[in-house]
Amino acid sequence: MDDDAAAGTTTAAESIGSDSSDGVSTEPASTGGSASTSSSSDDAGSSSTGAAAYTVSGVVTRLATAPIAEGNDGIGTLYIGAFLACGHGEPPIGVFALPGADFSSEANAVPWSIGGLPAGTVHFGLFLDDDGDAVLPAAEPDAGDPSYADDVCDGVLSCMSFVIEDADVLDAALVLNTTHTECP
Ligand SMILES: [Ca+2]
Ligand SMILES: [Ca+2]
Repeated sequence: MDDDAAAGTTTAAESIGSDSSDGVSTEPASTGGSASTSSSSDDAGSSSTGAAAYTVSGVVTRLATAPIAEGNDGIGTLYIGAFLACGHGEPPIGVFALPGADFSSEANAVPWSIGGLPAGTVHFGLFLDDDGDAVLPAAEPDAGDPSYADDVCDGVLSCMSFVIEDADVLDAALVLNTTHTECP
């Protein structure tokens, strides 16, 4: 997320859309399925939270408030990042990336899952890279990408949060509620 934070506050070229509220850092090899492969790594960011043993899963839908941008089709790579604190510069403790995620219809519900999470409150940021130009490892939404955001131009990361209480969370519904525009 270091690169993510820099992209959100630095060059004018990158600030178009990328100073928006829900960038997601991912590992290049993370695609689809259960994102639990990193749980064995020694992550200082989660060392104080005890055993990371839980999975949060559910579906993602696109709301009418996040229309498909002109020239796009609502299909692209879905990026979800899990964070202990919601904010640019926070390292993700889990990631989910699903190429070919189909949000062309608001009726579509796309399953997602992130494993290896600690008990407590976990925050999730997400967006759909509809135009296919997000750059790993710090994928960022830009103009035309549906995302979860309070305000795509305020430079503040928006998250949906769930509390893990000694059990997996299996009904975690996430939404894409805003489509990014070019910020002034
Ligand atoms: Ca994009
Ligand atoms: Ca697309």
